[in-house]
Amino acid sequence: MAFTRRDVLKGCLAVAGGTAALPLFRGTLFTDASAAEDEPTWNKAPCRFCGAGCGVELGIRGGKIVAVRGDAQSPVNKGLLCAKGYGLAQVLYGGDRLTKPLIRNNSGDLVESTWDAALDLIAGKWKELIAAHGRDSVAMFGSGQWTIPEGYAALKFMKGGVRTNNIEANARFCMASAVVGYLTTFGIDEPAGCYDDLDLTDTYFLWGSNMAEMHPMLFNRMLQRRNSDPDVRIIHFTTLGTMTDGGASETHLFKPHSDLYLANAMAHVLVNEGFVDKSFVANHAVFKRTIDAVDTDIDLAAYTAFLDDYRPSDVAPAIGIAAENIVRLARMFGDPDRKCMSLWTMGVNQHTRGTHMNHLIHNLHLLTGKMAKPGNGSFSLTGQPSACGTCREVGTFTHRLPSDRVVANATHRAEVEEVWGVPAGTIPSPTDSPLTHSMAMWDKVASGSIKSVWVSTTNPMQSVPNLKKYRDRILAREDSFIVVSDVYPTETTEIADVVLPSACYVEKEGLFGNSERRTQHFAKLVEPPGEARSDAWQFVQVARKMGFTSLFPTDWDTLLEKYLFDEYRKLTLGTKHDVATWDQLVASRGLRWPVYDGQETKWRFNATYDRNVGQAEPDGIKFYGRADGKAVIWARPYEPPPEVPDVTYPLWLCTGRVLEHWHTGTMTRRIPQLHRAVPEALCYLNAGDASDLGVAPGDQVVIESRRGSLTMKVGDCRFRPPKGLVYVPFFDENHLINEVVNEEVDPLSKQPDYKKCAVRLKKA
Ligand SMILES: Nc1nc2c(c(=O)[nH]1)N[C@H]1C(S)=C(S)[C@@H](COP(=O)(O)OP(=O)(O)OC[C@H]3O[C@@H](n4cnc5c(=O)[nH]c(N)nc54)[C@H](O)[C@@H]3O)O[C@H]1N2
Ligand SMILES: Nc1nc2c(c(=O)[nH]1)N[C@H]1C(S)=C(S)[C@@H](COP(=O)(O)OP(=O)(O)OC[C@H]3O[C@@H](n4cnc5c(=O)[nH]c(N)nc54)[C@H](O)[C@@H]3O)O[C@H]1N2
Ligand code: SF4
Ligand SMILES: [Mo]
Repeated sequence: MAFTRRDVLKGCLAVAGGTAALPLFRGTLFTDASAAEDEPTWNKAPCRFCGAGCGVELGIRGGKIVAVRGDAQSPVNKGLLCAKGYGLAQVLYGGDRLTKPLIRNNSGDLVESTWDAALDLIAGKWKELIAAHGRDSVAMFGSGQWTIPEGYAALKFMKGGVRTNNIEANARFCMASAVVGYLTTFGIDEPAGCYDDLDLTDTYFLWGSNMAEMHPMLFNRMLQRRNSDPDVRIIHFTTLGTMTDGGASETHLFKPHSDLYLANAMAHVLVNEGFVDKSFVANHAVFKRTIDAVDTDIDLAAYTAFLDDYRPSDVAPAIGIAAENIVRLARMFGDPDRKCMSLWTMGVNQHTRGTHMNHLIHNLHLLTGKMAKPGNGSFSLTGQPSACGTCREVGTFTHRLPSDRVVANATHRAEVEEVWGVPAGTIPSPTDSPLTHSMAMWDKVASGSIKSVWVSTTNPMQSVPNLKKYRDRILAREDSFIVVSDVYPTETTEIADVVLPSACYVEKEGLFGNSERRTQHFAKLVEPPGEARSDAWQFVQVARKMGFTSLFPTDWDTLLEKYLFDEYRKLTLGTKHDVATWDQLVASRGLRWPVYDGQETKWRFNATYDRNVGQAEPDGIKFYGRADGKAVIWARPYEPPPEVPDVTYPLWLCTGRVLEHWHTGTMTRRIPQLHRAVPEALCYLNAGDASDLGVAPGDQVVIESRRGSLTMKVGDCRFRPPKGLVYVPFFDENHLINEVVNEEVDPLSKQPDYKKCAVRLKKA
């Protein structure tokens, strides 16, 4: 195939010639070696940004990525990419990549060091701390952007070497409510269905999910389906106007936190108007309610009585959606001639009743039998590229072990110990080493009971809620020892004692697992800059230096990622989470687990597609994750949020993202095109509130909450909040909105609610 420079440029995000420096821009421009005419070598990889897990092809020439294009063979995105996907190459080429280990000296400066010195320092310090204060004085805080081998190495190092349960990941801030929702409803984590549902359903319910910006290629797939059939409906529930409105058939604004009323009101209609699939419910569901903190079985009659409090006409004012619309949409959901797919992300999960809200969505599908069938199902969208593959499946949380195993279960611990070849009793039970979820971990770091935390592939000093409270206390401690592995300087490297330069994305081999249970492999395609090394390598080196040599044999070193994955895979076999073999994944565009004989599973719990079901009368459905083979319909009441607007703080603050930026902006702010498009975070408010305050777009406002305040510019029409709500994205390190955000968590999932707190605004 003849390949011209024009083709390369066509495949890339247009590389601009102008290099006018922008005040906040911290990178260098990605340059296509434009004089060269020879064809780059194209290699497949999953995108390293969102949990959609699109396939990309990276064009390599002269040891550099010079072009990016969508992978036409990827079943996820079929050759298309969003703006972040096209920016993937530039992520690697910011001018200030970390290339050498850094150690903070006595005058407080980070100075260049060697790997030996940095790794010896960490291993020595951890041994010292463990000897003096016990093994729970050290901790690891990781990421849904870790590859599967990285997460597995970290888990094995911490639980099998250090023997502490102090390992958590940023996915706690992201997916925890969805996980607890799936586990308590179906007994096994992750969605029953897959992205094929996006092509097969005719009714989409979006429960506060800004898919147009956050999962653009899945949104695109949904729009293609809508455009192919005039009967398809996209029902978009949201607390503010976003780009997603543009693709929706109907957008309905609801009041923050009132989704609990909305879903129960829809269930009220389904139950009282005869939309319940009686045979499905009788065969496949049980009803439960938590009474006086005890989970109790109830029946349909008791559930119906529970729903009496959610008559649409009664709760409509609290929701802000007219009762007739709630009834109409519930009837649409119940219509036996319609297929329904629910989609949700952080609006539902970052919620002090996030687990309950997950239950309420599953309920609608279970009541109507629209579950685990092509085009029908409740589908939680994952945020990060491997929140599923690494955090959820490998289990990089304080309470977990691979494949839905938990440290509280002695059999589970023994199974993992056997594969790890460590003595019985190595992995600590919760009595041996207490469970410490992410916010509790940061509190322990701040109070000094955890003396050292190793932060990898996450930037908590920008992303944790009520940030100032944690950062100031950590900085005030003389005795804390913070290790940070990153690819760029960040807000978190600012507080680090040791900074380790990491290989980024395809500078190392790895695997990610996306939202639809698809495990995807990528090869190492380019060398990391300077002395940067992979995160898995870093964990292995420190583990060995601490004496845990048997965990990571030296003959693994040539193919470290493969050995780690192969061992992890053993722990998935026979658990109904069985992942594909390394070779199958290298050869394919990913496979959806459970995988048997190279065959993936599209719809779990459904005998036509899932061999774990076996014989299931009468309709081939079996929710085998639970011992009784049934899923749970949970009666979950409305309960108020912890902080609501009042006289002093009269506005809701909602925080989130914008299309152009990834989380804390460390990568996308080094992609020139994206940085230029959105160079700073703005405060979006309703025109009515703006005129009450006497401010216009471009003016400065002060945002204050009970926790902190900051000054920022008023935005334009990009987000359109209703009166009484302001929206601020969190990507901008110069405007740390998390100093304002509340840290209250869902008691079941321990996930914080970043979506709502009370603030006041004044003109600056
Ligand atoms: N461009 C881009 N894409 C990304 C990311 C990124 O940083 N940038 N990050 C990825 C990650 S890790 C994540 S987690 C996802 C996040 O994806 P989303 O959750 O879609 O995005 P956010 O901006 O966090 O949240 C905004 C949404 O919260 C909803 N919301 C606010 N309050 C409530 C409420 O009380 N109830 C309900 N039900 N909804 C409410 C709003 O309606 C709005 O749709 O995006 C992923 N994709
Ligand atoms: N206000 C507010 N705050 C939020 C949220 C919100 O909606 N509102 N959402 C929460 C959610 S859902 C999430 S997922 C979190 C995300 O929050 P974080 O995880 O803190 O944000 P990221 O910017 O993704 O951080 C990833 C870091 O890893 C670095 N990195 C990239 N590749 C590599 C690598 O290969 N190795 C290493 N060692 N480092 C690498 C990047 O430079 C970056 O600093 O934020 C949470 N915080
Ligand atoms: S939709 Fe997500 S996975 Fe796909 S290209 Fe965009 S950021 Fe990457
Ligand atoms: Mo997330």
